[in-house]
Amino acid sequence: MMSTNHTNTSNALLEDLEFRGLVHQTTHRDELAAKLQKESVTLYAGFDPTADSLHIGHLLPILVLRRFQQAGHKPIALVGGGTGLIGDPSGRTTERSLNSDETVALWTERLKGQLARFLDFNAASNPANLVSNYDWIKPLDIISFLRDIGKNFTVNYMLAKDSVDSRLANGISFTEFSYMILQAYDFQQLHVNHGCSLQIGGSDQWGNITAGLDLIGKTGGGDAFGMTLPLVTKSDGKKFGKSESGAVWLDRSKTSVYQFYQFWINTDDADVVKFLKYFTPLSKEQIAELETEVAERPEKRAAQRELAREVTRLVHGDDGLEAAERITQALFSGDITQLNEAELVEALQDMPSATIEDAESSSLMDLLIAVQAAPSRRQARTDIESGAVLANGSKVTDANATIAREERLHGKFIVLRRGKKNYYLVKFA
Ligand code: 383
Repeated sequence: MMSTNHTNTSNALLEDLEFRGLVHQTTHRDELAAKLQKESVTLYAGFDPTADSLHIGHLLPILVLRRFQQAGHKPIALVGGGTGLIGDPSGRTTERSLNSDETVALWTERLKGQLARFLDFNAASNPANLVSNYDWIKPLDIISFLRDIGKNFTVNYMLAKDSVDSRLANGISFTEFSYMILQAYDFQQLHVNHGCSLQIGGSDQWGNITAGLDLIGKTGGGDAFGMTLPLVTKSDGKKFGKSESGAVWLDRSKTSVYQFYQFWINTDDADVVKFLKYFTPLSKEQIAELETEVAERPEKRAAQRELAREVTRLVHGDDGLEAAERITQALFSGDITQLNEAELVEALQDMPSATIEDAESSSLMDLLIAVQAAPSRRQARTDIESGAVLANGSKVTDANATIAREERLHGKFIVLRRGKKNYYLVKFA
């Protein structure tokens, strides 16, 4: 079934994906290339609502759907409103805990809203589509499920899948064991009802995707293909997609645009070219130029800046990118007074903070102690007198200084900085 990397049949999109290293496995590569060359293909990728937001681990398949649409094909983003109630065992070593119907329904809507931003629903000839498999899985009754769908799968076949085999030693519930049948049914339903003939997903999805192809074959469907994308790895061996504060979410209220931008800025030189290929729309030539920059002038971090700009723009739009750059600039220079209230809150989202009693004025030393910027009053005094402390963007060297209510930023905050980059936020009760 699998064939990889013969490049006899040409198709510009597939070749671009291959150049970018985005193709891990495909079924019938050359036939797929021929089909993509000849017609507008309907394809899909699925996302289960296992949290209230997508994260950057989901970004690759989203952007590949987008690349297919830009090349004239029709993408369907599927949210697993049904499968999210069951739990995919793929790539996991332990059983998932079930979430309530209400939670999964809420998260399904959140994910739909996020996915919609990446696709074009008004394209004249190839508009995108957004669906939830709750619509066809919920109405299934147990007898039809077992007779009409289940009969196409042997338990032997299911046990041989990685997602199940790897769990046999420690046990897997019948619930998660059944998951692949539901994902297979999705593909078959989209094939019949939407003419969908390609499913893409991460490499962890290969077993579920091929289960769908087998079901389509057994139920008399036409041509259908599967393609997986690589697992994103980092040269330092650490897991991609985690920052010190945890997952990097696409929801701006969970990961600020500033944190999002900084995540990409912090990419290692050894990974940045790979990530430019994966995550940005930049051309082969533009990427080659940046590759030269990394080799010749690594300290400039031009490639990291382009990566951060492009991905932040894709996920948060021009406004989000502008805010991220303004915050970066303000925290770097120390002049945080130029930020509006929302930007200030985002800039300091991850910095230490303290909420103190409202008063006509507050002593700078007390504030430094309150936010734990200094371990003692003595140290606080030394820090101030040596010129290491900024209050609301201005240096203060008088250890007896106070900050009046009128001086608070946006009427409510005092921002302290100690040294070059330690920021603290004071709020008032
Ligand atoms: C559900 C129903 C379908 C087709 C797919 C699904 C979801 C799938 C799954 N995917 C992961 C998820 O939802 O669990 N069973 O978190 C991730 N994906 C994508 C990609 C990835 C996969 O959403 O590799 C990373 O993001 O495939 O882990 O009919």
